[in-house]
Amino acid sequence: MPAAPTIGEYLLDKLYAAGVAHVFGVPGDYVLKFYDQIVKSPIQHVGTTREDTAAFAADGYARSRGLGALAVTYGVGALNVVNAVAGAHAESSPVVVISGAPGVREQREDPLIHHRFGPFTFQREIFDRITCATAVLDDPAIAFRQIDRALAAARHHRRPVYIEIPRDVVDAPGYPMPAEAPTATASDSAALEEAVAETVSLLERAKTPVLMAGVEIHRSGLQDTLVQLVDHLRLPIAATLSGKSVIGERHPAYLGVYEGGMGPESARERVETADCLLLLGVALNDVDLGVYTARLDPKHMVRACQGEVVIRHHRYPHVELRDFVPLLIKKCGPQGRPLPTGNAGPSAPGFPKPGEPMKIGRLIGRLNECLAPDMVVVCDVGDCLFASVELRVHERTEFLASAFYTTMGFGLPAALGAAVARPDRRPLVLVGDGAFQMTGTELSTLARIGSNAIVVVFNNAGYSTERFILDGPFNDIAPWRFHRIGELFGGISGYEVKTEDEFTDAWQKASATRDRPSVIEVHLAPSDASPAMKRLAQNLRDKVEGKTG
Ligand SMILES: Cc1ncc(C[n+]2csc(CCOP(=O)(O)OP(=O)(O)O)c2C)c(N)n1
Ligand SMILES: [Mg+2]
Repeated sequence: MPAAPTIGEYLLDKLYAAGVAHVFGVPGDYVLKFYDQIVKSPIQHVGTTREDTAAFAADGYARSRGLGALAVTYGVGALNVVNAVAGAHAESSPVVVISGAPGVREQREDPLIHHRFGPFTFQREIFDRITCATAVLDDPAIAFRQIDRALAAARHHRRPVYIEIPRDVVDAPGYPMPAEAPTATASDSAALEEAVAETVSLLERAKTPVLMAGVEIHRSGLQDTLVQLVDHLRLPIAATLSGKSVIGERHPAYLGVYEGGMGPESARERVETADCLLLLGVALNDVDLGVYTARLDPKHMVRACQGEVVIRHHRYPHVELRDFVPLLIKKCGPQGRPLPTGNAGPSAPGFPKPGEPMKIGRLIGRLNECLAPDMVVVCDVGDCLFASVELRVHERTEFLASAFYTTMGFGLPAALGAAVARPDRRPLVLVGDGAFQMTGTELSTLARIGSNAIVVVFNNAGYSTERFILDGPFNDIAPWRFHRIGELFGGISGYEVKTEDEFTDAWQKASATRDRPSVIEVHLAPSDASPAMKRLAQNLRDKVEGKTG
């Protein structure tokens, strides 16, 4: 009989079986033994410049491939990932956080050892709040079971989990246990039937029905089913910002992103005048509701999300989205409604106008025209995010952003995760000068792996989003020469762009460069802002000044 695997080997085997072929992170003495096991396993380690970027990368990987993982050292490493993991938690991205720890025997003596910041239980307690399951593998007798349960929880709840592995346990043999049946929450069949019947009758009577899809569709793996529903019922469909690219954005039924008063007017009109609005997997957060500029009338709404269906003012509990959508397709006869005429999104007519300074609206229009079908757009927080609401990516899940939690610094590291997860896709990273200064060092990791990413830096000389809410000297930042970053990092091409013709030239050269990342630094006037940002800033200004509740 082959010897039982060690606990470290078992964790790596299970991760690999779940589709995790890469683990991001920075080593440290409490996690070194585990790192040694990674090297001996089929899983590849991808070193990052910091731990929080490892977590953002694992998040980008999870969004592209279903599950991502990082491994860090105790205290200094693990505490560094808290913000990024909280973001993955808020946005339902299943990331496995593996932290090394002092050995079980070391901990018994209660020693004052480096990286310790309080009782040994503190770290787990912190992660308890931002993950859906935590496990400290301090007892080899149950470690395999703990690992199985943690990974099952990550997949089931689509949220991060935390696994702490004391360094003297990594090489300890574990004890195989019989597999547990997966815990699937089942729908209440009577509630499901009734909710579907009521929805069908509303849809059949409706004259201007519209579907709006949110991120839970992606996290529940229902994207194919969603397209079936759209094609079967010929329903025009909008997406929320946090659910952007849940459906390929060049589908003929696609209206664009709905975001209340912040989003494009055409989608807003169709959604807000719908006589039946079917919301699938939509969480009603403030960003998706355009910071409460949305005007959605509950009396026209059917909302299926988070295990329930709410129709107008009543509610069917225990109805899962994954049961609701297929039954809806089965019970609704095919409809012959005309679909909206396809909208290719923004454009930049007559681009390039020689000598014309770059402006954000024309930049986004041009990028939309330049988007290739193999590109995944990874967007940071700032005006690039507001402006890119109108971009139309070709395939589904080709737009990644921290659109609800809105943490700056997500873009470049998440692009690293996406590049490693799906090497067949080319990252187009949109990032502000401020956000670049937070995590731009991950560009050096993109260069190290030879990624062909194109990084467009929206350089508007500071924190423009904040400037539009309340300006002050705190929104100024040091002027970096972003296009020259390759001189320090190596292996990167850089272009400085002030005018439209310079952009055309830079884009052509960057697109033709396939063996290294390219940075296109676009200078924009600090006063230039996308229409969405102007609308958002007005709303936030009112809130800061206490004009609205
Ligand atoms: C980690 C983090 N810190 C602070 C903020 C608040 N914040 C939101 S946008 C922004 C400015 C972003 O600057 P930049 O990346 O240059 O984009 P711009 O707004 O100028 O387009 C700040 C500071 C945040 N969202 N995330
Ligand atoms: Mg800026």
